[in-house]
Amino acid sequence: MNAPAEFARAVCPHDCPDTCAMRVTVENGRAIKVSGDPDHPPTQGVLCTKVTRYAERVHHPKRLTQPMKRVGRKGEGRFEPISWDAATRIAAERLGEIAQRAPEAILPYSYAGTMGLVQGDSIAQRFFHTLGASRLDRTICAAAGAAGLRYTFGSSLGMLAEYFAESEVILIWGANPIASNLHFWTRAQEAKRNGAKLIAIDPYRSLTAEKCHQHIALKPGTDGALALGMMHLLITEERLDHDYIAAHTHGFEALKARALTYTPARVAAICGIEEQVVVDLARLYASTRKAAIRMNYGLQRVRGGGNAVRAIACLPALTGAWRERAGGVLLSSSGWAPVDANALQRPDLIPGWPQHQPRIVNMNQIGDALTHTDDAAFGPKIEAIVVYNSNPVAVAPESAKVAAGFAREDLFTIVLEQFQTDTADYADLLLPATTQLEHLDVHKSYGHTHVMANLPAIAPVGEARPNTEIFRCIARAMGLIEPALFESDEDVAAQAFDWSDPALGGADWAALKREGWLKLDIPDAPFANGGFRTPTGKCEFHSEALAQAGLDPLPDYLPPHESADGSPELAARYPLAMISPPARNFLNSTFVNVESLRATEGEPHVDLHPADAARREIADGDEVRVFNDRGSMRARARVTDRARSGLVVGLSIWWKKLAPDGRNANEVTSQALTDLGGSATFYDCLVEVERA
Ligand SMILES: Nc1nc2c(c(=O)[nH]1)N[C@H]1C(S)=C(S)[C@@H](COP(=O)(O)OP(=O)(O)OC[C@H]3O[C@@H](n4cnc5c(=O)[nH]c(N)nc54)[C@H](O)[C@@H]3O)O[C@H]1N2
Ligand SMILES: Nc1nc2c(c(=O)[nH]1)N[C@H]1C(S)=C(S)[C@@H](COP(=O)(O)OP(=O)(O)OC[C@H]3O[C@@H](n4cnc5c(=O)[nH]c(N)nc54)[C@H](O)[C@@H]3O)O[C@H]1N2
Ligand code: SF4
Ligand SMILES: [Mo]
Repeated sequence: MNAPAEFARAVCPHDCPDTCAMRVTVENGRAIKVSGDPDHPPTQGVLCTKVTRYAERVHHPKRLTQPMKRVGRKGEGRFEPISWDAATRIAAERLGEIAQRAPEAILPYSYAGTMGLVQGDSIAQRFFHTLGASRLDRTICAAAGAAGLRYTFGSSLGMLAEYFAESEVILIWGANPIASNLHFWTRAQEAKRNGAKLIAIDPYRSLTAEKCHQHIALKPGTDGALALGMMHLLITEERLDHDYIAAHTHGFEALKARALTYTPARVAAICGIEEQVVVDLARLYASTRKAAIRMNYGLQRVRGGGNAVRAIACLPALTGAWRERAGGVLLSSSGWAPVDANALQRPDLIPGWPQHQPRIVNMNQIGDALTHTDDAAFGPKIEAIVVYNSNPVAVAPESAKVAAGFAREDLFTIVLEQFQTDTADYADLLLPATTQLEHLDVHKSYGHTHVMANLPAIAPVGEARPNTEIFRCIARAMGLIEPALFESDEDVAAQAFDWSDPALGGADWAALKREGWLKLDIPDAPFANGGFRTPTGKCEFHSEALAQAGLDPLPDYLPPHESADGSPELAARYPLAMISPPARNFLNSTFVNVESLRATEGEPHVDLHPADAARREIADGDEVRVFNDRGSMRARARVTDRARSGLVVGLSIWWKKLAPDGRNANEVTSQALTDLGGSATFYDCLVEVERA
């Protein structure tokens, strides 16, 4: 299974469920080509279009190659080069001074620029923990779904991706795999060729939805109601697996009572679809046990996202689909990997831990957090922010507030980056980071069940350094002596997993490094005989843990924060629901600066339904302004019934400075949180559109 020696072996670092194995061709110290590893079963030799261009990104003329110090105004993006010594000295002095006085005034801000466990959050977290800095709740993407799964299955667990190829019915729910989960789409097409029926559940006719047999275009944020309506029919039409329910679930009678209130007529009204569609969907779903659901994160970026995931996650236990390896549900498989987060991140390094618990700042509310004035509830004002693996000025909601926060003259900002992003423009210190081809890492996946090793293929470009090395240098310059801060990347990688876990089959880091990847040992049909990781060991329809947290123990439908049901006054002023899911050629805001990929996306667009366009005298190709009380952005209108009526779709996430008006969709998105997990609500956003 090993790649021939002339290729260096790497792992795609991006925030994508597929976690591909890559082969890197190197000539004269330059990466000239990356390709998909044909030997790695999930990758099957294929990378997506974006990452096929990875070498172009690594050796891009605008790669940051030297540490820099701001010389212009914040946000202006004018810098001058300085030495690493000077840069680490400035960082150490400022952070050291604040840490002595008010450690919680320091905030790390990071997400998944790389999914690597080493360059993601290892030395970085240890460093901030040692200082006693504020902690960041990393909730911008998946926290609602993760909470929904945790309260239902006990962890982020699900069907094994390869067996979707054998499914007879596949619901592609809040997911657009052609853009964002390509290797799952390959399996779904295999199933389709074998006669499976594919149904997309998505308010938008995405690239994926148009290729399915059926597309159910419900209103955004109403998925919980649809799942409860399906349950209603499974119950009233006696399509249940009573043995499975009795043996492996908890709280059926309570769930039944709840589901019976969701009649098809009520659900149809909530979701904005025909009653017959609900009935047919439930019947089709129950027609085979090889019924598989590929949920994805698109459906949980709304107020009721956690509950919606929970409701959908209950379905396979009702019909007994879990008995088949080709049946069940997958949102995330990341819980299968025995990651040792405590060893990697060392929360025990926090001074006074566990009695003293530094405050937690939710990353979705970074706009509020940075613009807080003295406020007893919030605690010390944030005086320093250190950004790595993220581009908050482009990706965080309510961008005007985020930018205002980063523009504060009294905020000390360090940004570790590969490129001069929108966020980098606000840095006091801009530090060049290596890419995946230049550093070591170890990966799990949230879309398959392999763990993987990434070895450096080339030397760092210019003076770039791995995140880990940058934090080691700052720690040293601050005079910190905690040994865990100075462990090598190899040492850290070796601690990434609990190697005694049976899923790893006795392997260790040396073996993983040698082989490149390792398939976790998990039963083909993981819940055929129960084995959920909840307190009861069952699939928890009713969750005592939720009840104890003062929350609804049963899944329910919660109307979006911003909707005619949730906020009628707001809906009267801003009648259109806006969603801004990923564009196929970008990966969040990564790759927007790769010219060939940006050229394929063209310019910022918004899709709106012909009826909504006509009412506003907007023609296809018109320049329009999308706005609400939080802000506005401009885009080119595409008048199309891909968007259901009442919906506006702006594929994202553009770098603001590469958009004609210097703005993107996050001008209008809100900092409100989801029901469970404190996740972002990017797709819970009312707007109006007018001709510009
Ligand atoms: N090409 C590409 N791939 C990516 C990314 C990227 O930016 N570009 N991003 C990566 C990341 S970080 C993530 S989290 C994933 C995201 O990818 P997915 O998990 O697939 O989620 P989204 O793309 O946000 O949304 C998927 C679909 O859900 C639909 N949707 C929106 N609101 C609702 C709703 O309320 N209900 C339902 N049923 N559907 C809804 C959207 O129209 C969209 O077509 O993809 C990863 N892969
Ligand atoms: N409107 C709207 N907003 C959204 C979303 C949406 O669908 N709509 N999606 C949301 C979702 S799902 C997510 S996950 C977030 C994503 O938000 P982010 O995690 O911020 O993702 P990116 O925008 O890709 O930015 C990652 C940055 O990390 C840098 N990077 C990569 N590797 C390294 C490294 O090794 N070291 C350092 N120092 N830097 C590195 C890259 O150059 C890039 O600029 O955005 C969210 N924002
Ligand atoms: S972004 Fe996803 S599909 Fe593309 S190469 Fe990386 S892991 Fe594979
Ligand atoms: Mo994400």
